Amino acid sequence: MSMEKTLCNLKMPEMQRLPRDIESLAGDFERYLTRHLGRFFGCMPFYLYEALSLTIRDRIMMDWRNTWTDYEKKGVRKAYYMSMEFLIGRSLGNHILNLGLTENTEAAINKFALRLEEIITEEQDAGLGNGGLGRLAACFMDSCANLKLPVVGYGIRYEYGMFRQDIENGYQLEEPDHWLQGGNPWELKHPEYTQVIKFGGHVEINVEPDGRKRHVWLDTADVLAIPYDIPVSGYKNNTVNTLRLWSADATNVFNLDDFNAGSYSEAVESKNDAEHITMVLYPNDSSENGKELRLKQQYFLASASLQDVFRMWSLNENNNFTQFAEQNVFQMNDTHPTIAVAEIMRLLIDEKHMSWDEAWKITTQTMAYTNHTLLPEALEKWSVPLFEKLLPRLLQIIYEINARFLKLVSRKWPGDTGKQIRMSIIEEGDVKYVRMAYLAIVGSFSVNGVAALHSRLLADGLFRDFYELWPEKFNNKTNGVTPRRWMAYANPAMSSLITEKIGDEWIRDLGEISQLKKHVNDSVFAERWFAVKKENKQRIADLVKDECNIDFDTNALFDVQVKRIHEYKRQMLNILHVIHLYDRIKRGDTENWTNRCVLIGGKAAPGYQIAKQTIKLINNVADVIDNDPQVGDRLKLAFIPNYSVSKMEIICPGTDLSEQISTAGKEASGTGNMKFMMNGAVTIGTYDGANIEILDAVGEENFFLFGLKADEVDKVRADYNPEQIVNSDEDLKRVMHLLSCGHFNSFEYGIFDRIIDSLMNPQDPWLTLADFRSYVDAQVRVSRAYLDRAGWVKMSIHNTACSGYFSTDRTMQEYNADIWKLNI
Ligand code: CKZ
Repeated sequence: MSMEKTLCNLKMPEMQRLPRDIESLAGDFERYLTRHLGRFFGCMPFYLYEALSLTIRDRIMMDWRNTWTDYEKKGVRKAYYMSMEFLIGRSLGNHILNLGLTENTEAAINKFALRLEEIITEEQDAGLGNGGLGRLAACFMDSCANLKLPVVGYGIRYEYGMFRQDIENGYQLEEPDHWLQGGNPWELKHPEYTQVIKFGGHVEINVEPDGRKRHVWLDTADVLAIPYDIPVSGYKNNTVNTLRLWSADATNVFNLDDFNAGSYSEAVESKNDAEHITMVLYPNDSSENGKELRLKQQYFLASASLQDVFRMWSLNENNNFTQFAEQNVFQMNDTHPTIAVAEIMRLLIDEKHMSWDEAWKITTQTMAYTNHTLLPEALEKWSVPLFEKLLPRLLQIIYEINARFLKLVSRKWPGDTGKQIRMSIIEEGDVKYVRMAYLAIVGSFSVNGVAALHSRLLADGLFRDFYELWPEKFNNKTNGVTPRRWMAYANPAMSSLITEKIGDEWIRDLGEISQLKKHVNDSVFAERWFAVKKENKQRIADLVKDECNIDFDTNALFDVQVKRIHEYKRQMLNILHVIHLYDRIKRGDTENWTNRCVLIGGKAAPGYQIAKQTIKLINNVADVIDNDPQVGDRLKLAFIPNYSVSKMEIICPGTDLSEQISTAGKEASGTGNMKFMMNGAVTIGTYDGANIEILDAVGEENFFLFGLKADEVDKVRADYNPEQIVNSDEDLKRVMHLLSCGHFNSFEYGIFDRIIDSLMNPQDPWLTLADFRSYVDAQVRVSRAYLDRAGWVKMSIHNTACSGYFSTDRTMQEYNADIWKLNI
C-alpha cells in the first residue's frame, strides 16, 4: 500500500491529446492491425473491429485519466452505482459518436475500401444484464458522464452474459454467450486493486485489553476480486467516467497441501469454485431464485466495491472516517446488492473499530435504495440457514440491526405485535428468511420507485408500514433512456433531420426537442419525416428477412412488442389480437383494412415454462399466418430471435406502434416505451408505469389508451369470470376456439393447453381476457388512424417532440438534486 501511495503522489507527465484527423485515424488503424495484431486487410473482420477499437480507445485514455485526477484534486463528493447488471451492448460506435469522430472515422475506414458499419457490427454485445433494470444502469452511466457527475459504476464481470436465444422448431434454445472469447478492448485490468472476499468459516469474540469486544471472522474460504475498468465517455465533453467490474479468482493458484498430497484435482477444484462466482449472469428477470451462488455473487459485489471505496478513502484520510458520509453515497440498484448495508457495518465495526452507533450513522447517511418491482415473486429473501453457512458474521449484524429496528417500531406503535411481525427484517416460520427489501429500507436514507404510479403503490401498499414510519425517506425518480444511444447513434437519419430544424443541442439536452412542436404542421418536414421512418422500416424488414425469412412490407403498419417474455407483460394479449385479425381476414371482414406487420421478440427465463410456451405459440401462429395465401400482405407475424441491445438499435427507429400492454399496476416503469416514443412511435398501452407519464406528455389524442386501471384491476379480480367474458364476446369466442381446436398445433397435440388454461383460470392474476375487448377496440382506432397518413405522421413527430422528459439526463439530475447532492 505504501508503494501505491507514493506512486499516486508522483506528478504524472502531461499526456498529449492525440490527433483526430482522418490521416491519423487511418494511420493508427493500419498500424494496430498490422503491427500490433499481426493481421492484414483480408483477415477476419473481428480484427478490424479490434484495431479500430484500439485506435479510438487511445483517444479516450487521456480524458479518462484526467477525469479521475480532476475529481481527486477537487476532492468532490462521489456517488457509487452498485448493480448486479449493466447491459451495455456495443461500445465502439457509441464512443465514436461521443468523441465527435463519426465523419472522420468513416472517412478513415473508407480509405481501405471498408465501411464503418461493417466494422462496428463485429462487436459482441456486452450482455451483462437481463432487461430493463440492467439497461437502465447503462443509460444512467452514460448520462452521468454527459452531465460530468462524479459517479462510479460497480458491477460484476460475468464470463458469460445473458444467454443467446436460438429458435428451433419454434422453441427457445439457450446457448451460452462467451462474449469475452475474442478479448475485450474496452476493459483495463487492475490487479493492483485486488480485494479479498471472505466466505464461510465462523465468528469468535475476542476481548481486547480495554475490555471491548471484537468479533473475528475466522477460517474463511477466501476469494480474490479483481477489478476491470471500462470507460464511460460523455458526449463531446472530455469527460470519461468509470465502470468497475469485478472478476473472481482463487487466492492461490493451487492449494499446495492438496497438491503435494497428490490430490491434484481437489486442488484445481477449489480454484474452480472461486472462479465460478463470476462465471454466469442469472437469467431471471423479475423472479427471485434463492440459489446459493447468486447470494455469493451479491456479497462478492458488495464487499469488493465497499472495500475499494475504503481503500481509496484511506489513501488520503487514513483511518479517519469523520468526513466519509459527506464525501460518499451508494445507490443500490434494487435489493440485489443490499447485503452492502450489513457489509459496510462489518467493515466499520470489525475492521475500522468503530462503535455500533457511529457505524450505523455512516451507513444510514450513505446508503440509498431503488426499488424496481412490486411483483411478490421478485422480492428477494434469503434463508437464514444459507446466510449462516455462507456469511455468519453478516447474519449476526443483520440480527442486531433488526433487534434495534424492532425496538423503534415498538416505541412508535406500542403493543402492536402484528406490526412488528410484519415489519421484521426476519420472516419467521419453519425456515426463517432475511427480507432484503426491508434491510435496504431500514439501512437507507432514501427509497425510490421508478415511475410516479410505482412510487405511489410502494408507499400505499408494499412498503406502507415503512412509509408511515419514515415518510421522508420515500421519493420517486421516473426512469429515462439516453438520447445519445437511442436517438443520435441508433437513428442517424432522423437525428440529422431534427438537427437541421432545431440545431443539435437536443443531443446534450433533450429538453430542446420540444422545439419540434413548431414543425408538426409543416407538410414538407412531415414528408421527410415519413421518408426517414420508411428507410428505418426497411432496416427492420431486412433484419426480419435475414433472421426469420419473412417478408415485411414497409407500407404496412409496423406493430412491435419487444421485451422479456412474462405473463404480466401480456404477450398473450398481443397474440390474441393477431389471431383475431387473422380470423377477420379468413371470414372476409377486411373493408378499409390496414396492413400490419407484427413483430414480437424477447427471452424467457430458462425455467419459466409458460413463457417458453408463449414463444412456441407465437412461432406457430406466425407459421400459419405467414404461409396462408389468403392472408397475403394484410397481416404478417414474426418472432425475432435473440432480442438484445443491438437488435433494439435497429428495431426502435423503424417502429410505428409501440406495444406497452402490461396488466395495470405490474410494470414498475418500462423503458422500451420511452425508446420507441423518442423515435416517433405511437404507443398503445395500459395505464401503467411510465406509460402514464408518456400519456400525460403527449395527450390522449396521441396515445392509444385501453384497459383496466390499477385500482380497477384489484376490484375485477374479486369476481373475475373468464368463461363469461368469452361467451359474451363473439370475436373472443372465435379466437379461443381457434386456439383450443388445435388450429395452430395440428401435429403437436395439447402443447398449448397450459396457456389456454391459464387464460381461462378465474385466478389468472394478469386478467388478460378482461382487457381483450378494450384492446381490440383500441387497435381498431390505431388501424383507422394509420390510414390517415398525414395525421399519423403528425402524431409521430409530436411523440418525439414530447420525449424530452424521458432522458436519463433528467433522471440523473433528479437523483443528484434529491439524493446524491454532488456539488458540481
Ligand atoms: O426494471 C426496469 C423497469 C421495469 C421493471 C424492471 C425490473 O420490471 O418495469 O422499467 C427499470 O427500472 N427488473 C427487475 N425488477 N424490476 C429484476 C431484474 C433481475 C432480477 C430480478 C428483478 C433477478 C432476480 C430478480 C435476476 C436474478 C435473480 C433474481
